[in-house]
Amino acid sequence: MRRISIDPVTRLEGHLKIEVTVDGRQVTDAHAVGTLYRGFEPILAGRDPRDAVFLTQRICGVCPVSHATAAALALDDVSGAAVPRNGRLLRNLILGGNYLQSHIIHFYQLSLPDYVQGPDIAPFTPRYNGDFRLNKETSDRLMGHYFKALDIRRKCHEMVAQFSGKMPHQASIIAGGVTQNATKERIAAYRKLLVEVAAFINNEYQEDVGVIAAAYNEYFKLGRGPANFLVYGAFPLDDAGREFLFTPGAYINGKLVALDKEKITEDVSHAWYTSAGDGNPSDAVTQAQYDKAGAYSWVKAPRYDGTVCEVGPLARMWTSGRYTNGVSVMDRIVARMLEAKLVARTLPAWLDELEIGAPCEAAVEIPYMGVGVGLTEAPRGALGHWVVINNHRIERYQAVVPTTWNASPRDKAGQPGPLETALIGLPVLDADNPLDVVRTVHSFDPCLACAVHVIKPSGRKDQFEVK
Ligand code: NFE
Ligand code: MG
Repeated sequence: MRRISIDPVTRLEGHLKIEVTVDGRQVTDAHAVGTLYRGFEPILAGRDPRDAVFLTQRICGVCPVSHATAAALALDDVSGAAVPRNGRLLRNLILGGNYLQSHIIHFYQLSLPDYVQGPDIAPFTPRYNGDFRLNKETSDRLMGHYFKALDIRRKCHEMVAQFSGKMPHQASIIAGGVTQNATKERIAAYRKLLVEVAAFINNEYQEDVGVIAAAYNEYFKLGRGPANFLVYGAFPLDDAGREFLFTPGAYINGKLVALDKEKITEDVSHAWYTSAGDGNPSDAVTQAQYDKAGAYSWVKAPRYDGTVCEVGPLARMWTSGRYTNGVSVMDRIVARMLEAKLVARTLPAWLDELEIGAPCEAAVEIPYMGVGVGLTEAPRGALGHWVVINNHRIERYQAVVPTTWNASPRDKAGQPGPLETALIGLPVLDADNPLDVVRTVHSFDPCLACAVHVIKPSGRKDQFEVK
């Protein structure tokens, strides 16, 4: 029996420690530990609600558009704003461009080096030794695409910037719509960049996933996870918000069920928070409590009707019936690539639908008091923002984020989170080089910057310092 601690797991966003117990050649226990401090939910309290769109984007540099979207949707909800068609389309185009860069960074920069031995220089070293199976010619070709992907990602940012201002933090999505207008020039510039990005996705990205999937075929059987999925929905296709490109829904114990947002809860029994953090996010308050028996993570444990759910591209592709091949490390990688293709081929229709000169935003009056919920899909999965407004100010704010779902710790029933579940039972070929563990973790594309956005490390220092 041996305990392995990978701290931090590199090539993901933020700081995640993984602890596994290996007995013989199999993981028998696993803990995902969010070791990162942030400060977002408490610092939003007392602010003008409109600030949430801009402040919450700073939770993360890879999915800021999703946070802006969730915050704007929460404010649309509380104020009853009717976003005009151009506003909806521009939001889709801004979010869609950000999706493409996010899925590409996951495969090329974050995952590929788990399967392809890069050159013996940083950032490819230090690394675990392992079963790198591709021949030199294929490795070199895929590594060439690693570098090309950097350039393609810049082009994705340029697409988004046509309508949003300079990335990574978009400046035009607000409550009620989008402040940037659709012009012929901007539409043409976005379209031209998209042609190049889509060609990369449909050629290199698709082919390279195929190469990895063929060479590491057993990963279609590894890292299954809970096999329950949750999707809030994103990319509205009509102005009433009834139809979505990514359909909302949950897949629980083999059955597809309609999404009911009242069933979303967070559990902090094994996270460093007081019990005020338990329950539906519209009622919860985030208070740190580091000296807490049984707690081992700054990540809370979101549950849907008490059920552990995986979120992300595989969840979306699965619940929509677009991809139901299996639930595994490699299925997550394949689903993400297929989703990038789907988004890339859908974006041109939204460009076509834009009406030059038509309004892109509606006037919005934030109410004196109220509760708003903004549900969307970030590249990594279901993202929700809950805002409670009182006296025109934010009284409470809760963000429940994709990696909070996927990297969650145990809950009060003792159920491990999705990533922990995927690790338990995993074969480990070489405990000194736990590449199997790292590949499984990376398949979820974790972002701890998003997952742990809750602590303000000032004031009560004794409460916040990790000893
Ligand atoms: Ni920081 Fe994020 C996405 C959000 S994930 S990347 O996608 O919200 O936890
Ligand atoms: Mg939160």
